Amino acid sequence: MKLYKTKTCAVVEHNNLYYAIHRDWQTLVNVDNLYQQLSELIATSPAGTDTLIKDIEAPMGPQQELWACGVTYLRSKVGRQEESKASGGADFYAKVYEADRPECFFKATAHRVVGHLAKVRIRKDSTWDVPEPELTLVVSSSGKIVGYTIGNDMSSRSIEGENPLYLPQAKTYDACAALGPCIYVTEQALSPSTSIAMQIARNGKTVFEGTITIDQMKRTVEELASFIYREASFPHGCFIMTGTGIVPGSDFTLQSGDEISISIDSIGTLKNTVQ
Ligand code: DO4
Ligand code: MG
Repeated sequence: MKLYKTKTCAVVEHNNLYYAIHRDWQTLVNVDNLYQQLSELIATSPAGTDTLIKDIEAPMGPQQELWACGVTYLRSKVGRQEESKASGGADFYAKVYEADRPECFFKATAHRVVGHLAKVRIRKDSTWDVPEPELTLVVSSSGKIVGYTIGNDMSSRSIEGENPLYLPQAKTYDACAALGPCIYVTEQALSPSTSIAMQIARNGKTVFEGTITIDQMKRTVEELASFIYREASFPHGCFIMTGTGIVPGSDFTLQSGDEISISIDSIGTLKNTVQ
């Protein structure tokens, strides 16, 4: 089933029926048995139509954090080695790809994250920018993966490439991430053949497209979540981006007005425009 956060309520979509749930969002999603809880709630709620799905927000509560992992796909390692060659930083990416400990970093608090159809931003002091389409885990306070959403980890390649120590500035700024359009809630693990696709359109024409399947990821999603939860507690749960496997070529940079569409099987399509 799919769970949407709208301006007025949570909406569950199940078997083409829609149910409005009036509960505090963070309390609703931060449970280990989310699928079962939603099944029980919709069993006693009247079914409505898809008109309930309007004014979608990012599926994140105000006290939930967004973390991210990096260099989890070969393509990300190679892309970053290229961009950091001049700074001498390329070895760091090669080493972290092979190391036991993954790259995990804090990405954003809720107020820096936008939802479906909202505008993402590129930094004014950046000259080379890309969206990063990433499977994003919804994790309860106990560390259990209870759902999946789509994430866009907007990144400045010029700033990160200048020096890997600039990573927080390359990654974290206002409207630096998009999440949505919903949380896909399932009791099963995602199929390894789950596909992530990204398309970027400029003035109505496709200027980039790429796809990858999640079985190309070097690490498991449980491994990534367990490292982030190792020495940090998340009383309200946490969202974890699992890294990008799609990196446009070095000649591509985002421009204002570009339309980014990211689709992941079973979840849907997250669309955002660059401000
Ligand atoms: O190493 C820097 C960030 C990596 C990242 O965001 C990714 O691989 O998706
Ligand atoms: Mg990323």
